[in-house]
Amino acid sequence: MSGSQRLSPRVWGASRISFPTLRQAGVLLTGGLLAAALTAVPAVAQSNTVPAAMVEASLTDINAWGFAGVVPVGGTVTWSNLGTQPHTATATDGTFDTQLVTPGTSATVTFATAGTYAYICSVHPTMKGFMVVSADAVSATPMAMVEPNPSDVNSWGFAVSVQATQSVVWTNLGTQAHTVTAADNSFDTNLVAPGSSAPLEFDTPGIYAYACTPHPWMKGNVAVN
Ligand SMILES: [Cu+2]
Repeated sequence: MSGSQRLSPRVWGASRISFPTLRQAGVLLTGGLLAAALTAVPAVAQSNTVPAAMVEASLTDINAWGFAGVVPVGGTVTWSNLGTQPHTATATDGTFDTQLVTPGTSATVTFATAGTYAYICSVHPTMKGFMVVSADAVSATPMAMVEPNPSDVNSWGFAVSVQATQSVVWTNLGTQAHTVTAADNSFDTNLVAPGSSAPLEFDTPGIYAYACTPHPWMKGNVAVN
């Protein structure tokens, strides 16, 4: 399926108003593995799409589910601080730590071992994220530290970082269906079955918050630069 959506204005706090336009290209793929998902779209994978994942980091703890960037084994991920305060990306198991990243700067981490890594900002532990390190990944997700609403620290978090007109392709690496649904319902992948992927193209700069409809504690952001 494919189609386009014209979206109405949205407001982020008092200081940011944006007018996003998004084209939902529809569910692209079926099949099992991240490998299949990422290598099946070679024509656009390098420059126009950014990989992301829906993950169940602990199958027995539904609260551990979330959204994740992906990176090949041995690859690097760069977090750019788009906010106004210093942040960190600090693994909850201690395997990596960017240390403080000041606003406007970035930090790069190399991932040598496959796995799913949870991390937080040590300054603002409400900022949580995951990275999936997979031998099947063909490119790494650029990441950002964002403060969507400067007056609400609970809205701060980590974001997939894309350029305008790039797409984010979320691959469901879990065992249950998930969605990527805008907090204001301005975009929605609808249910993505395990092993399937869904791309969304973001045309207008801004920071877009989303959650999974069946599991609303799965939250993420997209930063469109
Ligand atoms: Cu922080």
